Amino acid sequence: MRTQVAIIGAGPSGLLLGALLAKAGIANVIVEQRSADYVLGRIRAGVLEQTTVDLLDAAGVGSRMHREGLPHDGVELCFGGERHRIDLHGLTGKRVMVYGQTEVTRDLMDARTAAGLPIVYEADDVRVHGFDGSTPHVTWRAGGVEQRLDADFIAGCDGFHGVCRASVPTEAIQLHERVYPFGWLGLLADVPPVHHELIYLNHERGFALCSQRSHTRSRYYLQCSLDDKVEQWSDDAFWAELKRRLPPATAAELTTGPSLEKSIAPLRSFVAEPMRFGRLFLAGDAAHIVPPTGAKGLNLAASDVGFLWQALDEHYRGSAGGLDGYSERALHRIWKAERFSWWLTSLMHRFPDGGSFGAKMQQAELEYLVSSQAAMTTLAENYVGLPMK
Ligand code: FAS
Ligand code: PHB
Repeated sequence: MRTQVAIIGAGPSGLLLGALLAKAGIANVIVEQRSADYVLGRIRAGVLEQTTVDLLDAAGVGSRMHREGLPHDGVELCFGGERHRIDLHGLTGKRVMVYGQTEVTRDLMDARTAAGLPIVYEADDVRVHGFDGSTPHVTWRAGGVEQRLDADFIAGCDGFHGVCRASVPTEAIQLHERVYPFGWLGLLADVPPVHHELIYLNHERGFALCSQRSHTRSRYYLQCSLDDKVEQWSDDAFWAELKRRLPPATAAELTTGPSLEKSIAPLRSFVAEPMRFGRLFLAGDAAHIVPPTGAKGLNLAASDVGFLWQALDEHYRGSAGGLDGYSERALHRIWKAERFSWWLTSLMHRFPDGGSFGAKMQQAELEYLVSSQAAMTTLAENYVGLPMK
């Protein structure tokens, strides 16, 4: 088999890149190690920046998102038992779209199937070869039979644990990482959200987040210890702990119910530089990870893909500049989102070694933040997403 761009991974990065390249008439094949159902079963992000909404529209998959997604004009910060609204739209003129990553992935998968575009699921032992030369190709096994796909370029959209970044010689790549001393315990339930906008909470027992997927489906998170196991957390224990961290009046309005999904995610900040190695390009979680506090993971994946789509389109139209500038252009936006995600995580979570001084610094910064138009504007313009330039 041969194509123009071989895409490794059918998460949001790989599927969105495949859709945009197809729109530009650039042939591509996606190779995914898991089944479609497995990919759809991962419950992850929930908040889309306008830049992500625009890219999904450009890919021709935005109609259900506009029908079922929830535009949000603000978010709340809660500390000291008090809730404070940050008027995202009033401060920036922009809003965010609440629409789950699962639905984004489903829309992209359905569009790819409807267009009859090639995608390989359940590919075993996927490997990438020859990307430092002129013969990049991908091999894998399907049903025990070795397969080979030759391409002009390989897009590594295979996430943090993928094969593409791992295939780059260690001397050619620089890694930057910070691992946080806590995780997020997430719960999804078919209950109405406690509030129509998201609430981020800084509490002495730990961070909590009240999010949602629709008017009838809610997503909640609790900061938990890295030693916690999801089996230790019954639904009742989760709801009881969430109520302890909510202000009493808000806790009284909380609707609880059986979990549809419960999982613990570790938190880290991570960036691999550069993002191009000859004819291999990394995009999304394959190149970077952010703590989900700033709702940037999925949105950074989308902006990487937007830059890579433009670069490949320029290349096939006869201009090499785009490919040469991809890594620097993407990293410029990535580092700003890494900073915001690290800052909001540091502000809203309880650190085991933070002590009373650390708690006082958080309290002082939060009190300043909600009292200053300038400070709220800074938070708002980062939360709605910085321009793609
Ligand atoms: P993904 O990891 O989504 O997709 C990579 C794909 O590549 C997967 O389907 C994988 O099976 C496949 N793959 C891996 N190795 C392969 C190989 N060798 N061969 C072929 N295929 C291979 N972001 C937020 O904004 N908010 C959140 O609340 C949030 N919560 C998260 C919770 C968890 C547990 C995780 C892990 C991430 C979370 N994120 C969140 C970030 C998440 O949304 C990512 O940013 C997003 O999934 C990135 O998409 P991809 O880059 O496509 O990577
Ligand atoms: C989610 O709904 O999953 C979500 C929302 C906002 C975040 C993180 C996760 O910052």
